[in-house]
Amino acid sequence: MALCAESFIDLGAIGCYHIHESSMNFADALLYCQSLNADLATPSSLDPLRQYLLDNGKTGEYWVGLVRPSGWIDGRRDDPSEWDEGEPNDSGACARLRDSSDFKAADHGCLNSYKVICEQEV
Ligand SMILES: [Ca+2]
Repeated sequence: MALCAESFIDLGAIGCYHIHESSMNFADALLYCQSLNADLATPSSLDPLRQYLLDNGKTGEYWVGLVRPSGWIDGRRDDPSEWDEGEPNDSGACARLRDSSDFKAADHGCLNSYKVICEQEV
């Protein structure tokens, strides 16, 4: 496993993640992650990231690198199991993980402000 940069946490097989607790819109979230030599999170499997957020008492909503209709911004297609029940419901082109659905994904407008999860590029 790659050594994670400072301020990134090692989540084993799915890589290194940075949880940013301040809110911003999706475009600014992309730029914020790039400023850390990272990108918005594109976990190869969403469940380990959800489990980390749950186990560490995280609350609120976090942008990740998931957009509609194309899927994860690294090119992986989104899986129906990654979305909350009733989502996506065409309420916007960007997706965040929200605590009210145990950090499953829900789409929403990209100009909304949410917290941010970045993933270190390795
Ligand atoms: Ca939605």
